[in-house]
This record gives sequence, C-alpha cells and structure tokens, in this order.
Amino acid sequence: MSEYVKNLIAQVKAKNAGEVEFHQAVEEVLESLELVLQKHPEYRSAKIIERMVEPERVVMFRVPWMDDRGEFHINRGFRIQMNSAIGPYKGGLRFHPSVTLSILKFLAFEQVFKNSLTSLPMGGGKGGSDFDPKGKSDLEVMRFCQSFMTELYRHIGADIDVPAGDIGVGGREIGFLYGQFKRLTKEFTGVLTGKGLNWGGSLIRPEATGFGAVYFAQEMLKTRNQSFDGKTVVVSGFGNVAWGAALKISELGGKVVTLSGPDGFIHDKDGIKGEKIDFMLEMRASARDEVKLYADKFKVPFYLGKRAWGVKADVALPCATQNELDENDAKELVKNGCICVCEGANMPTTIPGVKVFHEAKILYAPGKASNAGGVATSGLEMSQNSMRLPWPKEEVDNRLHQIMTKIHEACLDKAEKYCTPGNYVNGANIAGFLKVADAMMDQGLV
Ligand code: NDP
Ligand code: 2IT
Repeated sequence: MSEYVKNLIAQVKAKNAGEVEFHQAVEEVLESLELVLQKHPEYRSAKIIERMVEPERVVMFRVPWMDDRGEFHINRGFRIQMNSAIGPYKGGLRFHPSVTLSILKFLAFEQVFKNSLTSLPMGGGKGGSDFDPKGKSDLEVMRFCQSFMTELYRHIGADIDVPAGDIGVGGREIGFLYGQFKRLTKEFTGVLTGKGLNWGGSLIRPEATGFGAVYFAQEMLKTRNQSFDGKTVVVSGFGNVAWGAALKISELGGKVVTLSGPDGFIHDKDGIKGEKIDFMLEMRASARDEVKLYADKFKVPFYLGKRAWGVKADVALPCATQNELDENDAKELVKNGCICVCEGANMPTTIPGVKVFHEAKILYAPGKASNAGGVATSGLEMSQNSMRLPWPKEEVDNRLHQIMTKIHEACLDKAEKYCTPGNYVNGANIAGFLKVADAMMDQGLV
C-alpha cells in the first residue's frame, strides 16, 4: 500500500474514532483505488478522496413515540447525505437496534459507489434508527414512523433525497412514512421508493435486490461455463433480499438449502421452494425474528446460534447483514467446494474473509455490485413517478436484468484495465469511483 493511501486511512480512523464499520468500508475501497490514484494525479490534487470520505451532511434527531400501553420511548434517527455529485441522495432506511452512526456511514459510503454502478442518476445516502421492530404492533410501528418522518420530511424531496427500505423497513413502514410526508407537505411525489403498487410503487421492486443478485451470480457462473441449474445454494437471512434470491434461484433450477436468522439457521435438504418461499414472508411479517419457525413448520433441522456456512454447497449468497461471514466461514465454504460467493447483503464478508476467496480464486462479488438491483429498481420507480406512467412487470424486470449484466461487465472491464483480472472488488470500486470523481471534478470545489 502506498504512503498516500496509508495516510488517508489513518486520517479517516483518527477523525472518525470508533466508527469501525465505516473504517472497514473506506479501507476496502481505498485499497482498490491505489492504481487509479497513481494513474490520475489530478484526483489527488483535487483531494477527491478526502472529500468523498466526509459526508456532505449528517442529520441526527430525536424520535419520541408512545407504545400501546401509553409508555413513552425515545429513539435516535439519522440521515447521512453522503454524495450528490451524480444525482439526488438515494439509499435505504434501516430500523434495527444495532444501528449507529458508524453503520449508517459505512452504508452511505458504499451506496455512493453502488448507485454510480447502476448507471442511473442517483447520489448516495442512508438513514435509519436504533428502533427495534421486534415484537412491535402495527400501531406502534405506525406511531414510530410518523414521528420519524415528522423530522425527516424537512431534509428530503423527490429531487433532493429519496429514501427507501433496508433491514426492518419494508412496504408497511414505507406506507406509514409516505402517509406522514404527504400530510406534512401536501405533496404527492416520488419522495420514497418501495411504495405500494396502488400509490406509485413499481412492479418488481420487492423482488429486485434478490433477483438482481441472482442475475449477477448467473453472469459470474457463465464466465466458468456454469449455471444455477442443479446447483446447491446456501443463503443466509430470511428477509426481503433472501426471499427474492430464493425465488429466482428455484426458478432457475438451483436448490436453496439454508436460511438463517439472529437465532440460528435451518437446513432443508429438499430445497426451499413453492409454499416454503411464501412462508418466508409470513416469518418476516410475524415480527418474531426467528428462523426456527421454518424448522417447526416444515420439520427440518434447526441449528441454534450457528451460521449456515459449514453446509456443503456450490454457491453462497449472504443476504442477512454486515460481517456475517468471517475468515473461518470463508475457509469452510472453500473447503466444501463452493465456487461462487455473491453478496446480497451489504458488506457481509469481513476483509480477511474476502482474502480467503481471492486466494482460492473462486468467484466472489461484493454487495455494492451484486446487490445494486434493489436501488437500481428504485431508480426505475423514480423514472416511472416522474413520467407518471407505470411500466409492466416484464419491462422493469428486463431493465433490471440488463443493468445487472452491465454492472457485471463494467466490473470485469475495470478489473482487467487496472491489472487485476477477475477481481470484482477492484472492478466495482474503480468503476463506481470514476463516474463520481469525474462529476466532482466537473463541478468545482464542492
Ligand atoms: P430484512 O429486514 O427484510 O431482513 C434482514 C435479515 O437479516 C433478517 O433475517 C434479519 O433478522 C437478519 N439480520 C439483520 N441484522 C442482523 C444481525 N445483526 N445479526 C443477524 N441477523 C441479522 O432486510 P433486507 O432483506 O432488506 O436486508 C438484508 C441485507 O441486504 C442488508 O445487509 C441490507 O443492507 C441489504 N440490502 C437490502 C436491500 C433492499 O432493497 N432491501 C438492497 C440492497 C442491500 P433480524 O432483523 O431479526 O436481525
Ligand atoms: O442497500 C441498498 O441498496 C438498499 N437498501 C436499497 C436502497 C434504495 O434506495 O432502494
């Protein structure tokens, strides 16, 4: 690593003390950009990297709400507006007790590169709250969302910042948030994506992240003359992304054999398909946060407190959360003959875990490339809202498929150009970076 990059990383760590997830995301990107910065001294003198690691704006606010028993609660809300060089800030909202400024900054930082890769005009942002949806009633979730939006509304807009879902935020929450935005502003605009189909949502948005990750994995497998047909696949998580992925993999003739939750994982040797995939939606809606419900219903083994990565499989799709796959898990997957790891979640693999995949020369794609289908389809929802014209399912799905194929191409192209053929991490970081950096250069010192 050059002194310049080493110093940059040290500065980010010193200035953002304790924000370990943010450090991790920055370190991964900067390592990839080493060659670009050598080739393009103009980015260095314009201090593009120094600017990109500093959010354009961070909003942090109090979210007071009342539970069904009349007790008051105070949560913390955030919106990180990271970079608007190529479009309005765009990125999801996460409601999970583990949410901190560090986690949202890492997600917002990743989102900048991801959104750039989609080829749509979207800047990067992320937000959320440490609110825990587990065990909450619909009315409690509604009161929380209304209170959250009562502050957030003044910072967002269809041409300013367009939030969407992420962990703990799905169609129900987007509905409550949108309703409150409308009351406060009198506007019916495309200010959120992931909306209901009757009020401005796009077909395929719920499926998009999972479908997109599988389309991306299909392209990766093609480079080795392989396909999903007949492949055994380990998936983690059981939320929105895992659901879309399971649906598409089973359609393509692959067999998904695991799901996981905070409680452990289930192993279904017969494959998760048909009504079993529908049951994932029920599990999520139950607000119980337990994948064990699946084991109880379909009488398959449940492993308490364990992760799925020890199960023998050809392909792995981590779809739960950050740092859920470490060095030992990576070694286990490789040992068991896994040939392709495609991330549905954001930063699910630790840096040492990624190193294991690279050394073993298996196919490995980072989330910012492979899970971009969600935000890409959000971008398509924005287009439809601007046109005031909904597109049929096939049109959205075809565009999503094309976008994922293009991202795959761009990753391989940039990886090759910058001397690391087949390295999707470098390819994604470089391709995502160049577009944003050039836009920032064009726009002067901002
Ligand atoms: P959901 O809320 O629908 O599901 C999240 C899943 O991950 C649940 O099974 C959840 O269980 C589990 N999970 C979350 N946090 C933890 C934790 N700390 N430890 C163990 N398990 C955990 O979210 P999504 O499916 O939407 O999101 C999954 C991943 O995909 C995230 O990394 C998200 O950032 C990413 N992503 C989502 C996109 C989208 O459009 N929804 C787009 C691109 C990426 P629990 O909540 O109970 O812990
Ligand atoms: O991480 C992500 O890309 C998302 N949660 C989706 C963001 C969006 O704006 O659709």
